[in-house]
Amino acid sequence: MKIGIVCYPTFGGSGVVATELGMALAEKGHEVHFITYKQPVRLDFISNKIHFHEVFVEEYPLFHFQPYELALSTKIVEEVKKHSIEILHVHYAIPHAYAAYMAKQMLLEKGIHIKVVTTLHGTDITLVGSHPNYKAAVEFSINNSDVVTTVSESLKQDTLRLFSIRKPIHVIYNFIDFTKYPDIDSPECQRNAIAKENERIIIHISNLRPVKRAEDVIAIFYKINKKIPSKLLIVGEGPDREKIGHLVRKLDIRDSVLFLGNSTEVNKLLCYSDLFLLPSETESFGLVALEAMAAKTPVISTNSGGLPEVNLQGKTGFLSDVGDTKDMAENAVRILKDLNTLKKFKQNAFEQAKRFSINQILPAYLNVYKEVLENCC
Ligand code: GMT
Repeated sequence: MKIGIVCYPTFGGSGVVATELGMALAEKGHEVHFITYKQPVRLDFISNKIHFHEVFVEEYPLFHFQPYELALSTKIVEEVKKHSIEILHVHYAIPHAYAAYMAKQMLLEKGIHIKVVTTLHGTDITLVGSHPNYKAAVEFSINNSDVVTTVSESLKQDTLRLFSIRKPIHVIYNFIDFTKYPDIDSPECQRNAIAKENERIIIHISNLRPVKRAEDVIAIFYKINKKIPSKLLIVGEGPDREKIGHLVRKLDIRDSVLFLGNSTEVNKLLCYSDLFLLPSETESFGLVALEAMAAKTPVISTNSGGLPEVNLQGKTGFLSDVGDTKDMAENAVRILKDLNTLKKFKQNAFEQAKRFSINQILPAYLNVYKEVLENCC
């Protein structure tokens, strides 16, 4: 099949899922065309099966906001015609489902039928999409997709609660490619470069936006560090970076906290780690928690959104109410306090992550593509 993938090329979860899906489809022999404004950060090779088409937005002084969705829908039309793309799989409704709808109508005028699969990822529904300034357009573009998927059951319920959706919603979970994770016993995993033998390594990875509650990460670490000597790795960049830097200085824990910025080697950093903190306000799925578990790193998270579908209470980690940093710190100590307990949680996390292996999940997307092509036109 010839599949166009529209996504954000950045470090966020939806772009990561879209890129990993595209690379896996190409490995199965499908022709994949990424259409976005920059080469996706996780796209580690271009081949005769994987193509990248840059969406370029011409600036014009009259425009206060550059019309990205106009440029995107035009680029989609151009590449669908040039490469006879059959399916357009867009990740994150805003503005991708809307641009896909416009492209579909423009192609229809030329007698070209394209099928649109929209995968909802979370904030396009729970935070931004349901805002009154966007809701009507988001609802319209979801209802005019040929197939709609969500990355968790929780997000499906949120979508049905917040929007009037006329189409069936398929739940297809996010996935992990285990071939990209070094074993924690491998020579690549040099934890002593980061921490002393008696120290535990705790990690948080996100784009440091308010929804991630990064200040709670610092508060939880501060409480843990008082009982168990530890190092905290903060991976990612975003609006709350400065705020948490101030908090680290105020709590006088600068020697224990390493800010590592954005990294394309998250899986290597995770192999050092003993615990992953994710105290988000909401997470439709929490892909980064799954990545941690695939690297045998147990998770301390909130119980919001789809996280309980990934992180199993008392098995792969613990879940607490949003903002309850005391409970999250106490649970963290329960996991870190002795090596046998830690080892059990690490193994449980790894076993749970296997349920989301790409080999389990990819067939679900392929079935969606085949069904939508069979119901053509
Ligand atoms: O979480 C982010 O900031 C990035 C965001 C995105 O849309 O790229 O992630 C969302 O999609 C991920 C992949 O499906 C999910 O794992 C995240 O839970 C979801 N983020 C939220 O719902 C806040």
